[in-house]
Amino acid sequence: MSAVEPNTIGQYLLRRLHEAGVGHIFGIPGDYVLGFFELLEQGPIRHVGTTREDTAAFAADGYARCQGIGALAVTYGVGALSVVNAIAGAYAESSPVVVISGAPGVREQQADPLLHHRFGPFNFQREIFERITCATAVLDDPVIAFRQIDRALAAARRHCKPVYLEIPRDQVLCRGHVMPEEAGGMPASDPDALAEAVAEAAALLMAASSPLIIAGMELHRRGLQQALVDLVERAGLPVAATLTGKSVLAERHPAYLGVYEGAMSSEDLCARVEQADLLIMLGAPLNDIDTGIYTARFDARRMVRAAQDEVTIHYHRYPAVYLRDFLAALTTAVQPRPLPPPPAPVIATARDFPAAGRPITLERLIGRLNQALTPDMIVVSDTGDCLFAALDLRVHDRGEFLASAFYTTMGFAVPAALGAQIARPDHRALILVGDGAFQMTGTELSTHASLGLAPIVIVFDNRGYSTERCILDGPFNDIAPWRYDRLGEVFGPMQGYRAADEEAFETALVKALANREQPSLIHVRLAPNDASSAMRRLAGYLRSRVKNHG
Ligand SMILES: Cc1ncc(C[n+]2csc(CCOP(=O)(O)OP(=O)(O)O)c2C)c(N)n1
Ligand SMILES: [Mg+2]
Repeated sequence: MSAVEPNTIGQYLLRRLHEAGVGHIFGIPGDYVLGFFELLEQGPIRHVGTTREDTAAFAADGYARCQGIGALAVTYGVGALSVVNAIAGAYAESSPVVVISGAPGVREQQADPLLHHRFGPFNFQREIFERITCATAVLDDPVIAFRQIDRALAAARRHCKPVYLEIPRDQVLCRGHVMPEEAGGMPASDPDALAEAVAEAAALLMAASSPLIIAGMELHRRGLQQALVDLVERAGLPVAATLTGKSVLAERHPAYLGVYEGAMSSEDLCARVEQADLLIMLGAPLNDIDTGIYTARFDARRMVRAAQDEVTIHYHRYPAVYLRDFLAALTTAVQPRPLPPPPAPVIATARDFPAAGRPITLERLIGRLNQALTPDMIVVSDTGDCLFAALDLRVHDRGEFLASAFYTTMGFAVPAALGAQIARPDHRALILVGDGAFQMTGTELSTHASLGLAPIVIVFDNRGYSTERCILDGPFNDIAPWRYDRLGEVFGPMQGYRAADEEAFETALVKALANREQPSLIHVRLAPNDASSAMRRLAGYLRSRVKNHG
């Protein structure tokens, strides 16, 4: 126990966050939260200022995905309400982010005055966050505040979801009361259900001739990546990942087949998954993105599905069987088998890159990036065709691909990469972002620059919202042209490059890879009708649906 115990509510919150693994808090001050910021400056947690509040939340989300928990601090109303989209995204994507919002003091609220930043009854803000977090608390009672903090942080860890803590400004320096610790921890599986589920799954595996694992996002969020490797290597099982689970297994592992996303995946992978006589789905929620808009063919009669807290085999369920317990017990129960040889070719490359005078296409650019990726790079993709194109990227290590792949909010990549790089200073971010998404949150590059970070940002300029154009074209999909390569003059120090053909891109990429002092931005000019192969497959599928049913 340290000599000085935290005795105020603000100190206790900061101490608990630090113990949970928070080394940085993102955010912007305001008068309702200034006292908390002052306290923050006095302790070991560093404050990282951002250009907007929503980018602070995206940064905290990126940080949480690398560090296990992230946090942001904002002021009441104007600050907190700006983070709603990003926090809803963290909820949908199972990322434990702690939102700390200042508020008018308890005594100030008593006469119900019309204070600035107020937009309704004082409790409305907490009620909004109630719907997009797994726990909320207003720390307005010193008797229970410490326990409220502990409960909220425990809930964030247990459910891998955001939580909301509101701290009225006159409570920051109030003495709190230490209460007995509550019994907590993770719930355990029902031992009989676990044993039966594992025995049944192991028997099915023994009998199967072409079994395959589909690995999903929950494995990453629950820290089960090594458990997956243990099962894969012992049972000799090939693995496809879902898009939201991309990089849950190192993508250069010999068992790795690629991202399966129904009709959006390559034909080879589709055939391999759809012909498997047993699919073991681990921590993979069946959302529309991961199923390629429900084009994935999953047949319950040849499936074992382990979700976070239950296992389903064929048409029957084993409730209260937790993913981590099932994985560990199945690994012990299966017969060891060698891995089948990996199919070839597994990694998309761009032959003869750069070809003289050849305009850049997304597909060849991804092939080139596969050659350029190194084990110390984290790829962070925004929403847009670059996300679909990134299906074919193969990152080296697990957890090195981050995206808002299910919630699919634009504006995620530049700020989330800020959080990821701060959480993992030994890594460098490669940011893939469309021109539309960059125009939303690209200002956060100035924070990268001022902190001396050196991400490589590739802005895909197709003059607008190409993903939407593929669905329905119109002038509403056009955006203003920007000279992205010149932003260093405003956001700098930062190097900017412009590339419309492969040779110019190659020159820019080589320089960017060598520049480890500051951000490098490569403004890639694509033909407006350029599309990734996944997007073309999806567009083809949508067209055929329109034709058959329209
Ligand atoms: C915050 C937000 N607003 C709107 C959308 C709808 N949307 C999805 S993709 C897209 C276009 C993205 O444009 P850009 O970043 O330029 O990428 P591109 O589609 O051109 O590859 C839009 C508007 C969204 N996903 N998120
Ligand atoms: Mg675009």
